[in-house]
Amino acid sequence: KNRIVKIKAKVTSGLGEGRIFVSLPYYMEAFNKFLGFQPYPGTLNAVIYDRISMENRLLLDLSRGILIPEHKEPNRVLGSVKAFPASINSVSPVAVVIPTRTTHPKSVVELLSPHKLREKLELEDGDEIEIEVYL
Ligand code: FMN
Repeated sequence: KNRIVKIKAKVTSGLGEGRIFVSLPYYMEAFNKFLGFQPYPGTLNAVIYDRISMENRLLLDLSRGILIPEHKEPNRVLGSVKAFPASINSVSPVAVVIPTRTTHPKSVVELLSPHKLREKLELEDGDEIEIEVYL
């Protein structure tokens, strides 16, 4: 079944750490292979603030999604990442990424796209976005 789940959230600034991980050659190649696009080197973060969206976010934990496997390097492990194809305000391609190792609570959604979404959608912190996730 092709299910679409909608999540409303407000754009927020992260610490810029997502950018470092996304830029790593392992993840860059994996996103190309598993998502079919080369992401802009950074994540757009957004915070969920309503209950229905939070319930829909939790559905992602119960869904298979696209699993990007972990990668062992000599001195560290790059954690696995679950990803879902998505669109934001009808713009695609976009992916919701859920890193196994994250500092964010589940209310924070991390998004990847080949587009620099803040520019493409003219987004500022606090702006509301509607994410459609394809389960
Ligand atoms: N954090 C880790 O400690 N280990 C990881 O292996 C790891 N892999 C990540 C992979 C991706 C694709 C992304 C987006 C994040 C990853 N993180 C990992 C999570 C970051 O440490 C962090 O939780 C998050 O991206 C916070 O960045 P921000 O403040 O810029 O939003």
